Amino acid sequence: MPERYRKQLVRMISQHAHSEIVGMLPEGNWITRAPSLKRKVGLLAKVQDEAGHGLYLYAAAETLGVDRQELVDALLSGAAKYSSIFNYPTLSWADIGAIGWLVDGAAIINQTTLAKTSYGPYARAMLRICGEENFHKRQGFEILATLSAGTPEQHAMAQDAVDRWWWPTLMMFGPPDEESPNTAELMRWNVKPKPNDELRSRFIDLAVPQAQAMGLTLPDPELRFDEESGHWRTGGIDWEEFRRVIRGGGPMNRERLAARRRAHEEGRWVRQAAEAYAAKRAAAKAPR
Ligand code: BYC
Repeated sequence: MPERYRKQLVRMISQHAHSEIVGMLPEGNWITRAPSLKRKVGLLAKVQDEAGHGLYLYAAAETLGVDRQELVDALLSGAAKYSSIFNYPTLSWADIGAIGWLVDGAAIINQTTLAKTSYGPYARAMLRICGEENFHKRQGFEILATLSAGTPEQHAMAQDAVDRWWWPTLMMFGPPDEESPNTAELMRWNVKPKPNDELRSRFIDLAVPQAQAMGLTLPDPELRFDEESGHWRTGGIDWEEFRRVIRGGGPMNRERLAARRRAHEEGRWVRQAAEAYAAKRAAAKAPR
């Protein structure tokens, strides 16, 4: 395996794993305040799924000869990136709907193509993750559709969430192709089967009619259907905001890293106990 291929895969898979784990925080914030038992159960299951996705992805990265602790340290020190989207706050219950519909919806588009990536352990993790993400997207859509069809206050809450999450979701697909330093190399090796802009456009084409079906508008006065290409076209994306967020200057970057560092510290005794138990079992099995 060429060293550069390995390095690129470690970068991409580990950042993906970090995104899943940090991505538990914005939604986890609403578990205690879900509006009904049914919603609470659904949200708990979703957040738990994201932890599982992080686990499959760290395990896939480990097949490339890296140590998981090394990867976690890179996240906690701020050296490794995770998806920009998780640096925005969840201000109302409708945000849980918007995350499921938009953020998981965007992730599915990206991950369905990654299921055909040239590195088997990553591709196989994607297959399983995509199945679960489909459930996430549907529960988000259903939350938003219910709110949108509810009282005027509930409708306004759904619209406000979509207004805040739409543009950051479009940024999830990464910078425009001409400003994406990794795309050409990753596509040559079929690590990344499709470029950023093509996936972003595919997502927009799916999201626009879904927003219309829910009676919600997308916060873009320049959004229009281009008859010639057969695709929806948006107004300009604020790439300055994207760069600021991935440099650590988003509204929630500090809180997200602080929460992960705290969880890591508070979980130290669990890791130690698990290691002690594993060592004890191994010793008991060893031939005397
Ligand atoms: N945020 O050359 P480019 C989920 C960085 S979680 C932050 O285009 P590449 C969920 C990029 O890393 C699913 N950074 O990069 C979980 C690079 O910097 P470095 C998350 C970004 O790799 C919980 C630089 O910008 N999905 O679904 O060719 C709850 C230049 O970019 C971002 C994945 O992780 C960004 N948005 O393409 C709910 C998918 N975009 O590393 C839901 C896996 C770019 O050189 N990853 N950067 O310092 C990928 O598909 C690709 O890595 C990307 C970027 C499309 C994200």
